[in-house]
Amino acid sequence: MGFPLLAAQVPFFIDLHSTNSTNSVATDLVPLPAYSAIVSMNQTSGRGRLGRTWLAEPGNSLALSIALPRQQTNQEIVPLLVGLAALRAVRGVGVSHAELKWPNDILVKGQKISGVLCEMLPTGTVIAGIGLNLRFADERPVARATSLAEQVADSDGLADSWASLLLAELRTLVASPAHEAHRAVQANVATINRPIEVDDFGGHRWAGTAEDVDSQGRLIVTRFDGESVLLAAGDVHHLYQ
Ligand code: BT5
Repeated sequence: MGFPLLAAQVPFFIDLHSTNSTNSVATDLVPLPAYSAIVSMNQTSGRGRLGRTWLAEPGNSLALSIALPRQQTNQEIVPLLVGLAALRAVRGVGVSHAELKWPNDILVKGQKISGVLCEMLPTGTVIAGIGLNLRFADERPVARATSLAEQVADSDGLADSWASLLLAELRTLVASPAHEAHRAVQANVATINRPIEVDDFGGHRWAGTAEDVDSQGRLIVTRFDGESVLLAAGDVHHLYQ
């Protein structure tokens, strides 16, 4: 399987037969032209956020890393824009009921199909890494996971279609005026107006209602005890999925 659609729209492209992490490879290659893309269908040590792991079976999962342009207006909400681009691409290949959970998980009926890890390098370059489950040969990597093949008819070109849609959406979102990018995020984060449970950085778990996402990408939550909280990082779980 190749990636002709993706390769045609980026300035620099590598398809690695096998790698520990496409984000690590991209980091080592910086400086890279903006929107350079590194992909692999066999990523052996995928990284998640907060030191967690992204699990992938050889041949059944796509790892994509994109070097983002350094000078752009939407720096603070870039991870959300990457999630939104991944969401639109998942919908674009036919999974119309996919949702974006703050900050950037793509879920289908509460099961994760795609995850995003954005890493800011000391030079200011941001490497956006996106993992997509294409199919599961055997067991699910985690209980609440799903794959494209469980949602739409599997086909050879699916990963390339998804990646090229994502790239096009991401370029548009990153280049759009800040208020438009923010509005697009607000309109698409399914966490807004939902009761949620939060695992915050302090190691605490509490519950509340997600009210909105502010212009810096923070989740505005009203705790069930009435306190208003601005969440810059952490994990949320949608209650009553
Ligand atoms: C993420 O972290 O979801 C970010 C995943 C980013 C992976 C891409 S692949 C290309 C690039 N190169 C890398 O090395 N990484 C990026 P987080 O939100 O922390 O979620 C991680 C959690 O998701 C794990 O602790 C598991 O619970 C769950 N998980 C792991 N693998 C999964 C999978 N294949 N499908 C669904 N859930 C998974």
